[in-house]
Amino acid sequence: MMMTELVADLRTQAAWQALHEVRSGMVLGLGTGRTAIAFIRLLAGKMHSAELSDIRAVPTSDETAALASELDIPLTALDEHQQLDLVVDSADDVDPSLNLIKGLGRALLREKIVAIHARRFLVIVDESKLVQRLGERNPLPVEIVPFEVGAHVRWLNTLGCRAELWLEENGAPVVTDNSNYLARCWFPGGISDPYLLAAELAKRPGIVEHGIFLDMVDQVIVAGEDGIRKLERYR
Ligand code: A5P
Repeated sequence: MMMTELVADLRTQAAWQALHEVRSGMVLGLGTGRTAIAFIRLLAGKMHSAELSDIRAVPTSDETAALASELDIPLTALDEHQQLDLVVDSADDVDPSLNLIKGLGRALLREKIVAIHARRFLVIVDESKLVQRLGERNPLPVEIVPFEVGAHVRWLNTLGCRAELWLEENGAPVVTDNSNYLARCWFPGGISDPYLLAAELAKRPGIVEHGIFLDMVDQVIVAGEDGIRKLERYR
């Protein structure tokens, strides 16, 4: 099996495991990205075969909303359900404390909004996402307002990272579902104190949200070549 096929297969295995957590009647949060797409497709299959019924879901991106609609998964909103029974999403980095970097699929703001309404937040990943330190392999995405965008990126560069505005191949800024821009921040050796960094980012006008998810996850399902592992965080 080619490496890309293997990872795709691991994503599907993690998604299958997550499906065991879904019960009829649940209100779900649906993540964004390739692993979340695998889960959404499997979920739709179970709904079509009537093994699961009366499911509604809050999507974390326009892309996820479009896929769910196409697959006849009924959508709902937080105005209707302030608590979601289960949110299933993936991540870019998972550290040993089960803190995350998310957002390289460009959906971090809605993902975080949906995740804080979860009774149970389940993250599904292939084992390549496990890191010792957040940011040691991937940049941290940060959602910023377009107004005076250069000033936000310059400030991000004072935080011990190399920050750049995230651009499309044609040179235009990446625009999120919320009509904001994204910066990517590379921290040499990773982020030494994610709590401190998250607090700094939260204080700064112009920074809408960032991809560090701290103390939010209940369980991470990790699919690896040696099988499935379930990592629990006890609140
Ligand atoms: C989306 O914005 C991200 O947070 C995704 O959860 C993350 O990028 C993982 O995506 P893949 O499943 O595509 O690796």
